[in-house]
Amino acid sequence: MTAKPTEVDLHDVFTRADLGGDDRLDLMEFGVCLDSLGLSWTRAEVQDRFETADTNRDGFISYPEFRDLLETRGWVLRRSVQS
Ligand SMILES: [Ca+2]
Repeated sequence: MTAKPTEVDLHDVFTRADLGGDDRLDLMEFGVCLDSLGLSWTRAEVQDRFETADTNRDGFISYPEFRDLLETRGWVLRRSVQS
């Protein structure tokens, strides 16, 4: 029950938060994602992380950006399934 989210779970979280269904998250959808991951951040922190994650500055978080953010920061353990 306390297992870390896997790659598949992460993608599931991303997809469910992607209310627009366009494979990218806006700031509000990003917040939904964080809530479902159990990461409770303030609005300012979410904004800060959003800007950090949006590496190509298009104003949206793509799944690679989302995954990289979480893995780089060590918030989610990388799954060793692709060894
Ligand atoms: Ca982006």
